Amino acid sequence: MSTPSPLYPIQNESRAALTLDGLWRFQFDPRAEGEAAGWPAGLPAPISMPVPASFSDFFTTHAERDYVGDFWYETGFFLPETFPETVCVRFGSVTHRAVVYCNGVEVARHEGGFLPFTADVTAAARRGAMNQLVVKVNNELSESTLPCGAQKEMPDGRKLSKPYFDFYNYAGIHRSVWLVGTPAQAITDYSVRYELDGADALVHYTVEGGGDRPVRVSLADAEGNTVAQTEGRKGVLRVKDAHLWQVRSAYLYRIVLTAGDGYDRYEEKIGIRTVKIDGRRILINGQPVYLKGFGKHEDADIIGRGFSWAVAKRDFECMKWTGANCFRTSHYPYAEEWYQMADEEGFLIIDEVPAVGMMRSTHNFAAAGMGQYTYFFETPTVPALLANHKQQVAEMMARDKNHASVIAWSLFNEPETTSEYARKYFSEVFAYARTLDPQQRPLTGAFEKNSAPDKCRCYDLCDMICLNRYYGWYISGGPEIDEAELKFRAEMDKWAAKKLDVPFVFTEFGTDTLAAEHKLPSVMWSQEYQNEYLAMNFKVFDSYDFVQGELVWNFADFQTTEGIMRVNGNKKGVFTRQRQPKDAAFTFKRRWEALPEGCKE
Ligand code: GCB
Repeated sequence: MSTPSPLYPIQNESRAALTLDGLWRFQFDPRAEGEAAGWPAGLPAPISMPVPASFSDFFTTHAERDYVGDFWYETGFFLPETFPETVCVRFGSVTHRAVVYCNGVEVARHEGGFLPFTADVTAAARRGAMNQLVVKVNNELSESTLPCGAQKEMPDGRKLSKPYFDFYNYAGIHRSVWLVGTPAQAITDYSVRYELDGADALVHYTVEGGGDRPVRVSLADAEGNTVAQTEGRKGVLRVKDAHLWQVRSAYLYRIVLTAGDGYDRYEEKIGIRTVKIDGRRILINGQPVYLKGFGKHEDADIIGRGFSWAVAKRDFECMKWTGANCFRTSHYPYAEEWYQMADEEGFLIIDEVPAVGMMRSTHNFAAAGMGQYTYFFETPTVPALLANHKQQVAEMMARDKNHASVIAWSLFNEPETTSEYARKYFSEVFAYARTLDPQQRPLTGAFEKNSAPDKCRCYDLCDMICLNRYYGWYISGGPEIDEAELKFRAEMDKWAAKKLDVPFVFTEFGTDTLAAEHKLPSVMWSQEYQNEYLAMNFKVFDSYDFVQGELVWNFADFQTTEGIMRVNGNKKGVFTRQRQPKDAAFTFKRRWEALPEGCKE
């Protein structure tokens, strides 16, 4: 077995990568009988299913769309004789857990629906022949899964998803599947860390894998000229007059790693830049930056949470049009292709682990907003949850560490943080996370309303403090907006009085707004109210110099579980789910284009 590698698949003279995306076979397994009935060797009565995509929104019945339990995918692949020695199937993500079989033999298991994993099929697959690939998937939630949730059993025995979070529990093979061929002792990973030295940059690197073969590392500029090269698994490249990767003005070099003489080669684009928190400022290449942008979701009509280059392209175009420079991958790590595009476009990413729903309420987001209170971290499931949380932080950082766009790690969204149990839990998560990133990027997490300045036990674990606040929506909305402003300022004054000397970023604020709803004077849910709410929020943000960023909730309307709080989904989008602007999009464009790129002095 080869070491699992977090590297994105590429093809060249030593490596092969064939996509297995397309129309797979699919079958629900409501009685969880597939294993015993021999489904690992082939599905008895499959229907067709596109990959990558969520299965839900293709269906026309409730039972199928909202299905909870085991479900199976199957496809075939031809393995050429000439394929490199080690053969793996790499899944970008399977939500929420998977068991993979090749020709009836189990080759991998993975927990967690938002990070890649590989199945080594070198032994199980036959060369020069067709091979069968079967994946058993399960989408159930519990208090030790990430994200957290539960299911309810209906009178007819059917299970219904009860997420503790505010997005539809989409499931399926959500990202591309690749057949990857590498040499047996391939390069399995690398990492880079940057230091600026006058006009030069030092690229500190490490390379893993390659057996005992000599390793060479070189760096080419965007025109393909080699600008630095050296040898060894660990070392430094000096780049003369380095062209830095800047916010919304990206410049990418190409790092080329080779093992032996033509034995293996891996290459990838990297951006040279530094990230540092200095007092209340966020510095990129030593220059302050004010974060402007969005909390997003991977969510679109028909494909659900499946990755689509087309949706990603449109989203980046819309974000660029507003003058944004940043987004948070709320509430889980996104497909790798998002980060590749952000690297190219000079966008900053707060990369979030799927630790959401750590509060015991199916309406935690609303309950929290209204000041209701639940504990979470005193329960017997916590050791399993903690182990899972650490595992997913490790997998996220291993996958995303070399992206220039990633400037911070968010280790949670809106957990309970006011008890000693929470303190103990998150101290462990943060201590572990601090050992993982070669670039030592800032660690943070998004705090909800109960994580108030006088109650929160966890904010000091963070290098920058991210607040999700809904004054004027969940608190004192509509005609009470003046009171909302007073309450908002009262909280901000308490934070100010703490003199924490760290940056604060609003990672959520927003109002549900129906694209067709207009009213003068405004009412909640109208486009007019969304703008009034934003104007009040901007006034408050601009009154506190430690506020160093604003990421509105949400970029676009998105699907949620049904309920009285949601009109076929969450409508807090600045864009509709079809990615067309609401009035607020123009408001942001005006504000963000006028704001300096740097921090507000
Ligand atoms: C929050 C959650 C987010 C919800 C949002 C809302 O605080 O972090 O997942 O969608 O509020 O709209 O209520």
